[in-house]
Amino acid sequence: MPNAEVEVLDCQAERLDWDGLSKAIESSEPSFVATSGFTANAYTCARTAEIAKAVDSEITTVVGGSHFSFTAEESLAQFPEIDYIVRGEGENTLVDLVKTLGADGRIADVKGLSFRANGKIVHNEDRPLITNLDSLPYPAYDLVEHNMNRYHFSMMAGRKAQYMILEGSRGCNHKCSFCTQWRYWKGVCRKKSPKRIADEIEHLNDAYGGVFLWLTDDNFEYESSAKGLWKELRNRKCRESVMLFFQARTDDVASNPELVGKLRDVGNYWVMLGVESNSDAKLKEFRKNVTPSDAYKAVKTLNDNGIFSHAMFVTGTRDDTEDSIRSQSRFSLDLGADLAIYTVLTPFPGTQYHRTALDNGWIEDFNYSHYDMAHAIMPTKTLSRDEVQRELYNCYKAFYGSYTKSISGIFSKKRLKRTMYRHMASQHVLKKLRDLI
Ligand code: B12
Ligand code: SF4
Repeated sequence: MPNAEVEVLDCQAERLDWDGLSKAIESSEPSFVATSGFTANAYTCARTAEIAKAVDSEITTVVGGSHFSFTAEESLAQFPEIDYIVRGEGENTLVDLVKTLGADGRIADVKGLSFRANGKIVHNEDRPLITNLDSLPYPAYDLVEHNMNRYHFSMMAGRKAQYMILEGSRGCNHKCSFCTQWRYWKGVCRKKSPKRIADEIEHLNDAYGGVFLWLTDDNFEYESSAKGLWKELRNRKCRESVMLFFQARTDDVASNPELVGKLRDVGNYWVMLGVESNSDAKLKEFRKNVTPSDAYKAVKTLNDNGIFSHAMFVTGTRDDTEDSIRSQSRFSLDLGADLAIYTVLTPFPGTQYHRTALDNGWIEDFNYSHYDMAHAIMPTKTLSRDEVQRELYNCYKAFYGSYTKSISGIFSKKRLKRTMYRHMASQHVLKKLRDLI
């Protein structure tokens, strides 16, 4: 909609509190206020809509994203301040909604929309997915240009490296039981072409000085994507200044060491691996289709190529005990990754786990603001939620609490590793985690 006036308000970057948000909405006099959030931000989104309505009840409020898409019925019933929920892919549905309302058209014809009508909650039929992601315009980074100097990932790349995110694909071909993403994108993975991704990387670097670039792809597939991207980037100047971050599977990295090396040459400095567990039984329960030996090979491949290796773990499954979590903790130390992040199994709405946990009455905490993978939401068969929380802290303490590890991290040859360990030391990260117990 070339004639639509759009303003992006980033309250976190602009340090606006609720009152500041209210004043900003008042001064912009918008017709629509649209917001997005993860499960942990659900109430924040609802409060934003509430504030918009308090400023002017004529403002139309819209929310979107995976949480609201999976909880459309519940959210519309719970939050009268939300007028519309855009389910799934947002670009075309939002435009369709705005055009339809502007033309007094039939809301019932807007695919992918949920709303209230005559006291009932209505869910229009799903909107088909966009077939070619290259057809999308570049994200409107210019709308947040005034905030660019506030976007850093201090913990990872320091305050001097401009941090930006870009999207190379949507969805994943795997079907892990704890993951929202594959279901949200209907079990298919759509990719932008390597040329388009390289063009966006170049654009972010040239136009905005983007350095630390996080690809939002839930599963960057080296096997199918690395060669094309490498070919596109190898002759571009931006490859010398960018630091690319990918999320990947251990089996994919383990079986493609050459491609990993190639991408390192064009700026891939950081890879987050979904290791999840040392237990075959748990990996099976997660439907992850990887083995602990894939994790060893993947971490070694990254380390051999001088790429910062970041391993993710899940704790707190139903069968987890103090012993099994401690054994996982030892495995994580043995793996040799530069960074380990331990998460608590969280029953996000939309996951297979959510259904199972609800059916079995396992969920004790229904406060969505705690659904951030750091708070224990469910007990296990043998551990209370407090005990799961304590074991999570112990995992961190074992990994980062070691004086030798911290010192070797602070003086590591890998620049990203040095930055991260210095940041952790300065921010008292362990103490913050301890406060969660
Ligand atoms: C980048 C990222 C981050 C960055 C955020 C950087 C930033 N400020 O933008 C960082 C690292 C900070 C981060 C932190 C966290 N993250 Co995160 N993150 C992502 C990631 C990889 C990409 C997000 C993204 O930009 N996607 C690209 C956009 C285009 O896709 P999209 O958001 O889905 O939007 C599309 C549609 O959903 C829809 N849509 C979405 N919102 C709206 C709104 C409206 C009005 C409309 C019309 C449409 C619409 O339209 C869009 C285009 O089609 C996602 C996974 C993923 N691939 O999405 C996880 C993800 C969102 N993160 C997740 C989590 C859990 C977290 C943390 C809680 C982790 C933690 N413990 O710290 C924190 C929360 C931070 C916070 N308090 O807000 C989970 C959320 C699960 C859930 N249901 O809640 C995800 C899905 C990862 C996962 N696999 O589980 N994250
Ligand atoms: S956890 Fe990773 S591999 Fe599994 S479905 Fe989600 S994105 Fe795909």
